[in-house]
Formats: sequence, C-alpha cells, structure tokens
Amino acid sequence: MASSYQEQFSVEGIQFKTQEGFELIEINNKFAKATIATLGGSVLSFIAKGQKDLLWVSDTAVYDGSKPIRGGVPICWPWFGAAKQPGLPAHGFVRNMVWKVEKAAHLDTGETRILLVCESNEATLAQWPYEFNLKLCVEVGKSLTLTLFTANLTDEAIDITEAFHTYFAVANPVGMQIKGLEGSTHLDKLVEDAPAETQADMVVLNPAKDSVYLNQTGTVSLVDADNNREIIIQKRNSHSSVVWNPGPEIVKGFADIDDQAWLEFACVESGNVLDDFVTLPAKAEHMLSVQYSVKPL
Ligand code: TA6
Repeated sequence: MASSYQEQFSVEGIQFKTQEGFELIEINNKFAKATIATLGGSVLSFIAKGQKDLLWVSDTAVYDGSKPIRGGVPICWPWFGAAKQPGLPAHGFVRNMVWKVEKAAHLDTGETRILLVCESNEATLAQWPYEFNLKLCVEVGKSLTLTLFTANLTDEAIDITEAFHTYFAVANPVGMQIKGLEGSTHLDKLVEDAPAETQADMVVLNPAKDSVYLNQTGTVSLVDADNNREIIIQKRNSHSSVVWNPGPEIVKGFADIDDQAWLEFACVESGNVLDDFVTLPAKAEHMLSVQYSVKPL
C-alpha cells in the first residue's frame, strides 16, 4: 500500500517504507534521525546527532493494529485514560487509526516537517458522535517538536482530553528526578480515592508510579543521570502532566512490555487530562504542543 503522498512526491531526507497496513516515515537530516509510524501517528524514534535515542519502544510492541504500538509518542485523543463508555479503548481511538501524510517538507533550515492527518469516519462516529479533523505536525531538528491541532467540525461545543503519552528512553528510572511539577495538583492514581494534594517538592520517580499533575503548565525535565543528560519538555496549551512507570509488578500485566523492560523508560506525558479538559466551541480549533530537547548534565 503505497501512500498517495509517496506516489506523488519525493522529499530530500525522507524515506517512506510500506509496512503491513501502514507506513514508516524515516527522516534523516543534518540535525537528527527520526521514525514516524502512520499507525497511530506515532513518533517512534528521535536521535539527535551525537545523542542516544530520546524515545523507547518495547521489543515486544505489536504493529498489526490490534493494539497501539507500545512506546514512542502515542497520541491520546479525544479522551485520556479510561473511556466513559464500557467497551471503548483507553486513551481514545486515534492511537489505533492509520493516519495519512498530508505534507512532508525539508526546510531550508535543514529541519524536516511532516504533517499527518486523522479524520472522523463511520467507525469513530460510532465511538464518539462528533465530526473532527486532527492534524499532527512533527518537526525534526536539533529538538523534536510535536503540535496537535484539533478542529471541531460540529455546530456544538465539545469537550476533549488529550496527551502526548511519551515513552522516554532513560538509563535508570529508579530514583530519577523530574523537575517542574512543583506547585501543581497531584493525584496519585495508584491509591484509591487519593485526595488531591499540592506537589510541594521535586518529584523523584520510584516505580511503580502513576500520577497526574493538574494545573501544570511550565517546563518539565527528566534528569537522565546515567545517560549524562537532562531531557527538557517545553509545553504550549498544556495544563497537565502525567508520570507513569509500571514497576516490576504491574509490568507483568503488559504482554507488550518485557518483565525487565520497566527499567528502560519513563513516561512523562503532556496534555490536558481529567479536570483540565478542553472545551472547543463549535467550529473552533485548539492546539497542543511540546518541544523535546536534551542538554548535557
Ligand atoms: O498514562 C498512564 C496510564 O494511563 C497508566 O494508567 C497505564 O494504563 C498507561 O497509561 C498505559 O496505558 P495503555 O492503554 O497504553 O496500556
């Protein structure tokens, strides 16, 4: 299945590789290499020159569309977390859809820009009765910038929750410092009916952890000490962060994560979740963006 884009255009520094039912977009420019899967619109790899991969993908990830690819940057939309209706997928349905390449460009700055699109159809309307157009702009340069544009095509206001559910590759998540969450409203999802508390101190990740931080808009960073790097997350229009690592016990419930692989990643997710939902007026557009960069320690 060749992409209509691939049939029409060839773009410097970009290769389209047809897979079973989707495509891999391989980017190689003067700043970095990156791989994007049209399955889920998910960035799977970002390797800046001289750096290690920023992202982690499970060795036992599934690519047949039966479940989201485990790793990279899954797009949670139009809801984050469990669906309100039983039988609907956690974290929304666009992670399970094949997105289309709308534009691919090599810029005169040497960066590469890819625009992917995902639109409502009969299957999505059966799960969520609203017409939408969702675009993901991926910019590959010294840093990785992801921008998700939601267009409400209906004549009524709609509420969404959303997140970039990013799996960062880290040398050791145990005891890893995560800065920038101080002052936000912490909800510990591993404690039943845990009260919302103000996050007083810097977060130290000791898996298992599944925590939501609301009213959190500033820059967040992961101190990936044993890789001698700090991973910086700059966000726009994001009021929430989520920190997740299953740890040695909960990981056993994930068929697509090896039992020891919890030691290889940390999810620090940026979006608008739970009470930080976004209300889009009729015919309105909303933008959520993150920029990932790395600085040496
Ligand atoms: O973001 C944290 C979380 O909601 C966890 O509760 C865990 O379920 C994780 O996402 C992975 O969810 P997934 O649906 O991708 O298996």
